[in-house]
Amino acid sequence: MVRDYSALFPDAANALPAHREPTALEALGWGSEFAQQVDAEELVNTPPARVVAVHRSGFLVKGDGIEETVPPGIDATVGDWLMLDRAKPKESRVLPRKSLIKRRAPGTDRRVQLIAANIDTAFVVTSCNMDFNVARLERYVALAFEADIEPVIVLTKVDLVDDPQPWIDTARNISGRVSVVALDARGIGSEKTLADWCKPGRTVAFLGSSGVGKSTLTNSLVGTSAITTQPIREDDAKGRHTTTHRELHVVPGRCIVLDTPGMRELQLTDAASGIADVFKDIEALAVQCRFGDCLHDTEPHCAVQAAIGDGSLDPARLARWRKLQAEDAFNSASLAERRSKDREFGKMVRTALKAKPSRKT
Ligand SMILES: Nc1nc2c(ncn2[C@@H]2O[C@H](COP(=O)(O)OP(=O)(O)OP(=O)(O)O)[C@@H](O)[C@H]2O)c(=O)[nH]1
Ligand SMILES: [Mg+2]
Ligand SMILES: [Zn+2]
Repeated sequence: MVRDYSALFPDAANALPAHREPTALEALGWGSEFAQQVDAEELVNTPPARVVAVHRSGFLVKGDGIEETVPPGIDATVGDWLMLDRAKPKESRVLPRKSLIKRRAPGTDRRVQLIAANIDTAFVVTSCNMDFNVARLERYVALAFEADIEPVIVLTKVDLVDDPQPWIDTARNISGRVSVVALDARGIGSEKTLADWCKPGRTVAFLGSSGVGKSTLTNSLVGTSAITTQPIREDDAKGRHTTTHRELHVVPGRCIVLDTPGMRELQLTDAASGIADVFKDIEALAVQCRFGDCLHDTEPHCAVQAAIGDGSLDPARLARWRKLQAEDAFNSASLAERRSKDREFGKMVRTALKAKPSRKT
């Protein structure tokens, strides 16, 4: 059988020619950045398939005429592209990612948890109510910067407040590099407001606490009301953790949407450059301090303290920067320690195995 592979090698990333419908793979987000990593032989033997959901039973993958579950055991996450080895699914190759969102796993486990791969835009969602929290937004934005993803802050539930402007202004102050939009997630206008980032073939993700409207927005973008949403609690405006797993929603001709469960806790790890990107204002001041190792505390000629003194820097923002940096340093160090312990353990096992007299068969 002669197959036409030309559609697997589009000219430009995510730029579909107007004259044709997207191929099945393009509808899933396939583009030249992935195509150029594989040769024709690999394509024939192991067709590409994207991880659209991760379940306990394995990875649900979709491709051109493919929809199946790959058993767990691959170091992949939702959004990843696998070159699907049908004979030995666990040996499927994970294509190098264009972006990767990760955090420190919640609880006492010090592992890294992969949240999503190959996301183009991260919509950091919060609402104009008690959920709104600057420190949390800074965390999410740092997470996106670290992952090389453009973050957009989305303020929902504007219909419930008289004037959303104070919320918008506070969100804008987080970083000059982040767009801020405010909307009623249930309205038809919400899709228009997000249209710039939601081109066909692009992959967008909704991140944020429970109850802020992530699934409501996902429904708007994919044009259904099929994804379950649930009213928040009246007393404290907290959500009910309605969405319980991460899933990519794919509708040909639209963007690909990752809906996620509300995160209870977002701990950063290996995110120093993402944090520095969010707090560029403080980083820029810090290089002007007289002492290279200035702690911006009581040192003379400290540009950071001077900025606090003249009112141009909010001391609360400095405190949040310090807290995030400390947390990231702690988590990164404990992960490094864990990794080296894992390595040592592996070495020990290998040495022990080698020392074992080989069994005669
Ligand atoms: N008035 C108003 N209600 C909204 C808006 N956005 C979401 N809601 C409502 O808020 C509730 C929670 O919305 P969901 O979309 O389920 O929230 P979620 O972020 O997906 O929550 P989890 O799945 O628990 O993480 C639902 O009752 C929505 O109808 C909005 O902009 N305005
Ligand atoms: Mg939800
Ligand atoms: Zn200083």
